[in-house]
Amino acid sequence: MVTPKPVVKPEPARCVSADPLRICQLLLSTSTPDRLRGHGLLGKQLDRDMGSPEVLYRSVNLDADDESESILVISDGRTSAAYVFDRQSGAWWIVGEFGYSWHWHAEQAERFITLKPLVSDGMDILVRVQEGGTNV
Ligand SMILES: [Ca+2]
Repeated sequence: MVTPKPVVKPEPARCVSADPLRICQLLLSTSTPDRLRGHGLLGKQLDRDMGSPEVLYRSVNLDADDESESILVISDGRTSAAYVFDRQSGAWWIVGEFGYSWHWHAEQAERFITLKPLVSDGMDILVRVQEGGTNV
């Protein structure tokens, strides 16, 4: 039997054609085409509108340069997805993408992404990945 695993995608950075705040605004829009466009900018082509997701936007410095990175956490009541954006050479790049859906729970989703100053002067991002099974 194959145990479903949480989705962890260490992928190469990809350029996005809108800034993260704009994507956030699109996702929170009351307009269905806007919401679908927001998902599309994140690389998700939805064939139908899933309604308004809960979107958390944070701007925080995660690395050595002075510019802040942006984080979007999007939850739709069944799954959560987090995207970390970095601005390089005048363009926004998605440098991290994390998914949480296995045994999705609202309380866990709130703790899915946590920012804490762990090592350096700046903030560090913690991603809690929940394994399948008993959750003990
Ligand atoms: Ca930075």
